[in-house]
Amino acid sequence: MKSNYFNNVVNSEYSRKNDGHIEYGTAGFRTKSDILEHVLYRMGLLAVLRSKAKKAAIGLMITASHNLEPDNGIKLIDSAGEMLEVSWEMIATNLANTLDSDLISMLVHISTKENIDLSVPATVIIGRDTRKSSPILLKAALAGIKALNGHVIDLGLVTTPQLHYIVVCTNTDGAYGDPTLQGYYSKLAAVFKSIRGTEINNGKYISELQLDAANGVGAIAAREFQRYLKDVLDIKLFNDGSGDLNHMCGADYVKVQQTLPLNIPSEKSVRYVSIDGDADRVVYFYIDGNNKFHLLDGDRIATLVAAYFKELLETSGLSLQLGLVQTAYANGGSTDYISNILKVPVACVPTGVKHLHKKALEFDIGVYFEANGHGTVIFKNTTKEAIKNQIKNEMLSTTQRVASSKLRDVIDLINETVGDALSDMLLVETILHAKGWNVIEWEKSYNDLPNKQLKVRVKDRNIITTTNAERHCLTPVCLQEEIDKIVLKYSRGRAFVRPSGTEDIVRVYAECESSSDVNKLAMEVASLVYRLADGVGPEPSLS
Ligand code: 16G
Ligand code: MG
Repeated sequence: MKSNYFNNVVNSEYSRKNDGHIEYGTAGFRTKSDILEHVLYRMGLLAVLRSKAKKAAIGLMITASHNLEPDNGIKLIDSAGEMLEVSWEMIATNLANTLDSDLISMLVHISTKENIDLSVPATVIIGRDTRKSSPILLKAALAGIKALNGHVIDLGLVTTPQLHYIVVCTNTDGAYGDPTLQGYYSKLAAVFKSIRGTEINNGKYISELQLDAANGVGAIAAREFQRYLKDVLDIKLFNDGSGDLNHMCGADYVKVQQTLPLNIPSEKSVRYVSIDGDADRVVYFYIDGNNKFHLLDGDRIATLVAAYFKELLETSGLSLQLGLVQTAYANGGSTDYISNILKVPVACVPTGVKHLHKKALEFDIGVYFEANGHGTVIFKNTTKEAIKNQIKNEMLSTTQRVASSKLRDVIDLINETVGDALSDMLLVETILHAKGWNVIEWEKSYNDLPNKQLKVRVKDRNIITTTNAERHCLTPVCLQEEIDKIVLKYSRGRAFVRPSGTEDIVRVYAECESSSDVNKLAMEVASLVYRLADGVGPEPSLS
């Protein structure tokens, strides 16, 4: 009897203490930490079932990424290191919201419907960020896992991408790397050093950067990298955990506010890097001689990386298909540059890492980045084989061989499982070093179109539905038609609206050629949404 198996799961310490509905969204459950304990307990139970279903280890990460300290969250990491399969998001939502009295029957239902063999052993690998609420939530998740006799590997404080990495290493018997934190640091550091060679500076590139770690768990990882890379890269660390998490610092703050984070000394033309609270997003920025702030976001990183791979592929003589995946938030300037100058195929998908990752798998080498700085590069197994075979080819010229070997090495610098701020940073540093570029040279490749994002509060954000990778609105009727009319008035104008997956708001994005017009365009579209989609509270404003 399946229900006997679940006899131990009812635990009054973790009963459902509030009636609010909670949803497994784009990046798991995320909300105020004090209403999450029973959700963590239940996700501990679910992680055991998922592990049995996949007959492999599953990851469970406790974090609310770039949200402020009072929030927390949880996401499950699937056995191949990717985000939880979409069909299980609904299962997670149902389990989190079920009444305590229905908990056993819900678990029986899930295991029957998913045809889970309950005799299969389960392993759950757990990580958490530095939030004060994380240890209490960890205890709840552990209780859930233990109630179903799951085996736990508790990694303690880790970045989200480190957990993804260790899940893959565990499930591939070490083929992807040693499934430990030390294995992670030493793999990335070793290849970074070997590609860099003895010349740590090159041309305009100086091996020194200032890193804003958002006062999050990334600061711990950055300190480890400081140690591993001390002779080759000088990482000056700010917002190192001594201040408030994500408070006026970190990648999300810098990207949205387009300004310097707190506590960073303002020096001209220095390479600054910001990562977010769980270190899966990264952006670069600098201040010019006139004190103007310049942002080099996910689009810039994507184009830098795609151009680098294109060059290496051409030089190596390998015929592999390189592609780039973006979302509607990608600046039109970057998309034009990729399509018209780099001539690399570019695809656009809906917001959310799982959509980008899935599309990138279609290319031999798939580069994907959201403008907010989340992204990575993924390689098909056949690509890795082709590169290895190319190196063995005796007919190669020295230039071709060097480029092929570089391709092989650089793959090891990349965390293919998910966007990894620190691995991405080491990749950017490697490319800038190879090109002999400082940030100013990097920024010269193309011009961003001025852009603006606004939030609109409406009665029900789900009344807005979209298609064509969120670039067109289907409902409310007439909204798209009206947006089109507004956009037409602006040279190189583009705007779209979509309901947020993480906040109860509608997001408006606008870009056009003129920086003096872009606020006007964004405001016109935001006011339209407010009018046609039942806006509530104060009318949209630029602040
Ligand atoms: C989450 C997503 C991120 C997306 C953002 C959009 C993951 C791991 N993270 O943070 O990819 O850009 O949500 O938020 O999927 P929004 O729906 O509120 O605009
Ligand atoms: Mg994050």
